[in-house]
Amino acid sequence: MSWQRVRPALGWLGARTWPLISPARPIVDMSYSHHFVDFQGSSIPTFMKKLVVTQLSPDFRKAVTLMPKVAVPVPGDGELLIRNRYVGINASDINFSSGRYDASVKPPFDIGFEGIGEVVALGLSASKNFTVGQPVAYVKSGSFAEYIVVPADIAIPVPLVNPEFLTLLISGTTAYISLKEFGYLSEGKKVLVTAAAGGTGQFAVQLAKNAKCYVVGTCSSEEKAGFLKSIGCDLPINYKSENVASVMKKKIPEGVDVVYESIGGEMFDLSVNCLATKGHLIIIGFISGYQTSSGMLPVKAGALPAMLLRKSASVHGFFLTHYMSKYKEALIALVKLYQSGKLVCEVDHGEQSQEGKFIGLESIFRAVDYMYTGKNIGKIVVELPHLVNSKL
Ligand code: NAP
Ligand code: X1H
Repeated sequence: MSWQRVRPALGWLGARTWPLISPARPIVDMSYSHHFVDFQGSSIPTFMKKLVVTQLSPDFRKAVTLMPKVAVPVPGDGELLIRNRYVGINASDINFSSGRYDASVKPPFDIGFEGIGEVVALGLSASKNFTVGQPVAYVKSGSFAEYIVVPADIAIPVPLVNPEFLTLLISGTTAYISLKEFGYLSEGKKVLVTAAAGGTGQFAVQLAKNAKCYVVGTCSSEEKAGFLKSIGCDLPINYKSENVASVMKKKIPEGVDVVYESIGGEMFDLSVNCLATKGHLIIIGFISGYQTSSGMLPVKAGALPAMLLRKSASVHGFFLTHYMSKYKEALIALVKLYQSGKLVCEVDHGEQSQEGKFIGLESIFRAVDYMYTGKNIGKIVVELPHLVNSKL
């Protein structure tokens, strides 16, 4: 069969490449049949594997079960069936599995916040903007599955199935929007980023550097400190080998203007302590508590009013889903920075983990452990390989 270059829908991220799709394979209307052949000539199976929360617990292994045989979902009108090629791991996967996100939801329910892959089938009206074979990314719960149905109006056309784009969907936009809304960044400001070498921390560091700030970043190893240096962090602090409070007091006695805080507990207390007059602390998360039954760890909250008042400082919570009106602009700006070589999107595929690269849904359990033992550098991404079964 001959292959033809067809023009993909020009999504809002633009398109740099022309994917090959089979001209003989128009839109697949999955409601008539449940046996298809996709754009690469391999069959879309009737069944697939997916992860399901079967019991509420912040212990991911206890909460989540790999279902070996569930029906591949069928896209309705205005929907896309996407074959996931990479899915992102988020610290909050265990908040989701513990039911903290929505107390009214009872197991079983799907899990995983984001993915990138290609469209393999689509409902009729989705064909206005999408085509079979097109690379797309999305943020939607249920991504820890081989296939997922996503409404076309939330799917993000991407130039190619590149895991680096995945790092921007949640981790990048969280840093971009929170710092833009509450960081008040400008040249010479001093910024402290905790979990700086992680999925979202890496973007906070680079965006603050882009704004010509002086950036301090905390992390747990020398290798991470080296990575932080490589992305422009002025002062990486390995909290396992250095006393963060002493280093901060010595190097920045006047305090920092902004803290991008993800750890909680003692690190939150320390961050409040090192705020400058009129400083802003943005609460991005509190990962050190997520594995506990309440999801929290104690902080010195009793002293907080006095500490903030004394410094005219502020503490601001930030949750990405409350800022969807800013999302599109943020993602476009991040992709532009990435494509112009001004933003590193570090992906951790788990090569350094005990059992090697995170490949297949089974490896998501290992990937979550890897994050919670503080091993990752950059965003943890799990690859879901697709063995092309071409009959052509
Ligand atoms: P990540 O930073 O890629 O990984 C988590 C990092 O946290 C680890 O690499 C480790 O780095 C540190 N860590 C892990 N377990 C820890 C523990 N028990 N105690 C102390 N530190 C621990 O993860 P992420 O998905 O990007 O999330 C980072 C933070 O951002 C989380 O708090 C998450 O909830 C938050 N977040 C918030 C939003 C939002 O909308 N507010 C969106 C996305 C993410 P070290 O080397 O520093 O120890
Ligand atoms: C509707 O608003 C929310 C906000 C946060 C619903 C749920 C949460 C939640 O579960 C989270 C969360 C979400 C994202 C993220 O990156 C970090 C966190 S921390 C957290 C939470 C942890 C423990 C609790 O007891 C309550 C919330």
